[in-house]
Amino acid sequence: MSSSAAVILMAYGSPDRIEDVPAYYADIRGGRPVRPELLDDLAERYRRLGIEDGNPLNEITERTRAALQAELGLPVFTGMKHWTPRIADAVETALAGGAETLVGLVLAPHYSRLSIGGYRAQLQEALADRAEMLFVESWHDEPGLVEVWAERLRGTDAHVVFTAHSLPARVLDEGDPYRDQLLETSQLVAGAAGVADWSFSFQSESPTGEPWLGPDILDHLDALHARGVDHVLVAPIGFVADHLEIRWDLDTEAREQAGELGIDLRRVEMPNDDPGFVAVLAGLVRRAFAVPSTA
Ligand code: FEC
Repeated sequence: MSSSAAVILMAYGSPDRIEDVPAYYADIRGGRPVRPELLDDLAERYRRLGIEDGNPLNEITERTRAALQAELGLPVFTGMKHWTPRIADAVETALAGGAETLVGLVLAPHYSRLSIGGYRAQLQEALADRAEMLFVESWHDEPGLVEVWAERLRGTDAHVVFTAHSLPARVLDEGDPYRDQLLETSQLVAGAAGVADWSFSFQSESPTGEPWLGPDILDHLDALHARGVDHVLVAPIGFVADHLEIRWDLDTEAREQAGELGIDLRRVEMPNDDPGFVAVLAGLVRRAFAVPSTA
C-alpha cells in the first residue's frame, strides 16, 4: 500500500436531526415524488427512535471509520450515499490530502445494481479519473464476515431467520445477483454455526407501487407460527450496523407481531464497530490493493 492511498468507506447515511428527514427522503427518492403521508410516517419513526438525541447509524459509521483507519494506518474517509458527508465530499477531501489511489468499500456486503452498484456509480462520477480507483464489488462470502455472524448464532436452539432489505422484484429479471448472494451468506453462516433449522426472509419493503422481493418478515412470522415455531432468532445478514431498519422494522414492528403470535423473537447484535468486524474490513482493503484495478 502506498503512502498516497486512502479509503472511501461508504455507508447509507441517515438524517442527523428530525428537520433533515424531508431532504433525506427526497434524496432516497432521487427526484421522484414523496407522498406527504409517507414522509410524516418516516419522521414519526425517527422521532420515536429518539433521533433528536443522536443518530445511531452516523455515530456507528464514524466509530467504524476511526477504527479502520487505526487498523490500516491509512486515511479513511466516510462517504454517505444519501446524506452528508456525501461520497463526493469524501473524494474531494481524499484528493486534497494527496491521495493517488482510492479504495472504495461499501458497508453492505451484497451486490445489487440498486445497492453497491449505486455507491460505485457515485464514487466513479465524483472521482472523474483524477486518481486510481479500486473497488470491493461484494464481500458476501468473506470468511471473516461469515464467522462474525456464526459466532453470534452458535448454540442457539431457536429457529434462525436471516433477513435483508427487500428490493423491487424486477431486479431478478435483470439478472441481479442480490438474492443469490444473500442465500449464499445464509447457507455459509448456518453451516459455520452448526444451525440446521433456519429460513430467510426480506424486510423493510417500501410502498412504491410495484412488487418487492418476498417473503416479508411479517408474513414469514405468520408462516412460522403456522408451523408451530415459537422461538425465533433474527440475524439481519443484509446489514452490518444498527439503524432504522433494524431498530424499527425488526425490534419494534416484527417483535410486536411476534408477540401477538406468541413467538419469542430475539435479534443478534449487529457487527457495528466490533474489532473482529473491523479486522474483516481491513482485510478487504488490503486485498483490494493486491488486485489490479477494474475501474
Ligand atoms: O438508519 C437510517 O436512518 C437509515 C436506514 C436505512 C438503511 C437502508 C438500507 C438499504 N436500503 C435499500 C434499498 C432501498 C430502496 C428504497 C429504500 C427506501 C428507504 C427509505 C428509508 C431507508 N430506505 Fe433503504 N435503508 C434505510 C432507510 N431503501 C428511510 C425511505 C422510506 C421507507 O421506504 O421506509 C426505496 C426507494 C424508493 O422509494 O424508490 C430500494 C437497500 C439497503 C441495504 C444496502 C445498503 O445499506 O446500502 C438495498 C441502512
